[in-house]
Amino acid sequence: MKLILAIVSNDDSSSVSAALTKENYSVTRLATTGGFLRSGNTTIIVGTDDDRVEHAIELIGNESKRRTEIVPSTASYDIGRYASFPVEVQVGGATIFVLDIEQFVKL
Ligand code: 2BA
Repeated sequence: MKLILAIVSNDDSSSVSAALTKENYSVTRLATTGGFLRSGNTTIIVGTDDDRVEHAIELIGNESKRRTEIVPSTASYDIGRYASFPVEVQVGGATIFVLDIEQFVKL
């Protein structure tokens, strides 16, 4: 049995979790914070049989593809004067760890 830890953006966490649950994976979501950007992300925990790991990774990948989005941004040119312009940002993606489970107990 394996433990999958998947760190995804908060925006993708619901669809990743829904896709996994639909395929009968048990899922736990943790609210986590990235050490570099210090902003919130979500860590998804899945315990599953070895032969179902690749399918879980595929589902996570489908729902958290790295993509570019256009978001509004503002710049100040002078005291009290601001301009709004769109900027491209990279969102999504997943960082996935797969660990061996030594023991799995439900009481
Ligand atoms: P990613 O590499 O896609 O990582 C996204 C988030 O996944 C990270 O958030 C962190 O929470 C987790 N993560 C990634 N690799 C990990 C690992 N080896 N161990 C544990 N957790 C891991 P952040 O730390 O906020 O990083 C956000 C993004 O900033 C990263 O995206 C990467 O593109 C960049 N980054 C992270 N550390 C960096 C560094 N030391 N120098 C330059 N860029 C960095």
